[in-house]
Amino acid sequence: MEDVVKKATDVTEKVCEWRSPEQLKELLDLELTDGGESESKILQHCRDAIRYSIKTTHPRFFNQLYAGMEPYSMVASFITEALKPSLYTYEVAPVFTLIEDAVLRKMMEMIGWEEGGDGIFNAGGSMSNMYAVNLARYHHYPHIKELGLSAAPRLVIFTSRECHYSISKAAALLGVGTKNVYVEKFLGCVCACVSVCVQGAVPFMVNATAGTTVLGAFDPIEEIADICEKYNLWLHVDACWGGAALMSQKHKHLLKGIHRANSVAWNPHKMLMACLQCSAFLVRDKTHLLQRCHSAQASYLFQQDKFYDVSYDTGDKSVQCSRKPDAFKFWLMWKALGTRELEQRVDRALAMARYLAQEVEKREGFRLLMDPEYANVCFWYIPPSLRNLSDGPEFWKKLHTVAPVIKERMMKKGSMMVGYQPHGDKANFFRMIIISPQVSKQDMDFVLDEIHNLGKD
Ligand code: ABU
Repeated sequence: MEDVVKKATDVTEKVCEWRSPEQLKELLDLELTDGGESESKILQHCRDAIRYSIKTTHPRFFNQLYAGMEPYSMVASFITEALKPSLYTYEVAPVFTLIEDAVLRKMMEMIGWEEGGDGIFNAGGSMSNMYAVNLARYHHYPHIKELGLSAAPRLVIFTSRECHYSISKAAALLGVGTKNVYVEKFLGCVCACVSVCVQGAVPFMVNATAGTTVLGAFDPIEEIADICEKYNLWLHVDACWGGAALMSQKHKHLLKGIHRANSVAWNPHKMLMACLQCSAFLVRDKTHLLQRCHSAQASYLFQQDKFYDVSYDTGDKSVQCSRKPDAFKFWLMWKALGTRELEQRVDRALAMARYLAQEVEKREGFRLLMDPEYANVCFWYIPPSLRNLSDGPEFWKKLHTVAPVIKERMMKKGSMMVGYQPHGDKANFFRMIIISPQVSKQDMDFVLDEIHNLGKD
């Protein structure tokens, strides 16, 4: 185990030892057989799994909205895997039920719901957004639970262009329909859209994003809340990524107005580094809406004549049945570090993002896409051969091919991992995500030097 942790976090080790699927199939003995294998073979399988896995906890993994190893959270993960509780009833998960409640309450306090609310940890941000769509719709049309879609008119969700794709997935899954997700460039436009009433359809929900996936941008929650209150729309804030800014006195203004949301998605496994997965869906409602919306009253689990207070059986609030005690992974590290240390980590990540953006602006051959609002730093690398081209379609067409080539070279070398993507009409650009508290200015410099070296024509 010590070996895994060392290999996964030591900056002198590779972030990855890349192999193609074909190569990896050759290297790994994947076949499952009738007879069991010897201990030494099993150990070799473990070593192979570690060797060829991507070290997402490595200090130079900047590829996703999660990274880094949080030791207290990891210990919590080991404990919960060993104890194997499921969070549907208090009877099989008494400690973790109370811990989940305590963590949710503290998160609600950070959001500004002083009077509390409700919530549930679940299997990820996409799931939280799906909960939001289902709950918002149930709030407006409760009969839909029993009667199905016939109990409601054509319903419409408003969201901003930069929202996570899970809003669209939720619309498809829940029968709202992806064409009924109206994407607005600026959510201020919702006002106009609502007032003209959408071709006989009924808007029921607005999704605002606090920390968008690619750009790390924040929707103006306060303004959106005004519109939602005026038109009686459920306001959901997808703060899966940006919610961590609530920990920071310096940066919490980014989410100004979040206390007016009806629901919030916030993933501590992202910026706050809790082990995967650790994802909370929080609701301002205090009338058991979550329970009423999702309950199926399975009599083998939720007997009402149990010998203890059955309000602690949280399983009927959730869509899934078995549920891991993910809150413990956040609770234990929060206990160990305290709110102040979590705040400092967020501040430090955002300071590093600003440092990197300044360096990008200073260096020849780099171009910043936008000033970072959060911990996403988006930029192009322009190799020497393109630097004399004028800024027209030919330049952008060629530049579009640069990031994929650098990424391939980076992966094959294993020195670091940084993501790239096209975005709207923008040619492929790098997206650096800065999370780990151990990341330094030297690491930021390393990233730019390495891209420059890998990008040589
Ligand atoms: N759930 C959004 C995560 C995507 C990313 O890591 O880039």
